[in-house]
Amino acid sequence: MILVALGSNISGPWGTPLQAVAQALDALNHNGITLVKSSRLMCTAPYGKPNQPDFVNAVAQVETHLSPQALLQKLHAIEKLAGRRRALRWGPRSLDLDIIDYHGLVLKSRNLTLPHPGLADRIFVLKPIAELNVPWRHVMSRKSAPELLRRLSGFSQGREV
Ligand code: A4P
Ligand code: MG
Repeated sequence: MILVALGSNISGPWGTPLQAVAQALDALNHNGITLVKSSRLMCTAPYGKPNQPDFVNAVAQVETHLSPQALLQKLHAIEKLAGRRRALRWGPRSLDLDIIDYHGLVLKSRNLTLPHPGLADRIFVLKPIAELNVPWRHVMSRKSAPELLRRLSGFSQGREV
């Protein structure tokens, strides 16, 4: 199963964060990628760097014949169209697309780590995965999204938008 996380917390050429995430979901159904299923869009408090606007987050299940590296390049191209400029780590962004899992592949290369290393600590990723209601498990811990969520405090963080 391939899962992609979407996030946005500033407006850009694709409009508000809500509009940018919605348009990004559409872009994930083109470019050699098929959108299988997506979670609802969720408004979440910023994680990592607090003094910035709230995020809109979602997770999509996609299918593709692209390799993980080729998929990452497509995601970067989509981020660029949505006005993404790489500046501050964890800072505000008009669109962030992360590969969360690529068929359970474990990989650490210069520009790609799989599964996404922050995955198990992020409610804004785990909650949408739980909502997808798919038979996904973290490849290393073998835990499901609801199991990983239970370890985190503030499980109820985030509201639908
Ligand atoms: N990279 C490595 N592995 C991956 C992967 N699995 N998927 C590399 C995507 N990219 C991957 O990412 C930096 C580099 O990571 C890329 O060039 C890619 O080659 P970036 O998107 O340029 O920088 P970043 O996003 O600022 O860094 P990072 O560490 O990826 O941050 P995160 O983890 O994306 O966190 N709070 C809420 N509520 N919601 C959010 O969506 N997002 C962040 C960013 C912080 N706080 C948030 C949210
Ligand atoms: Mg990123």
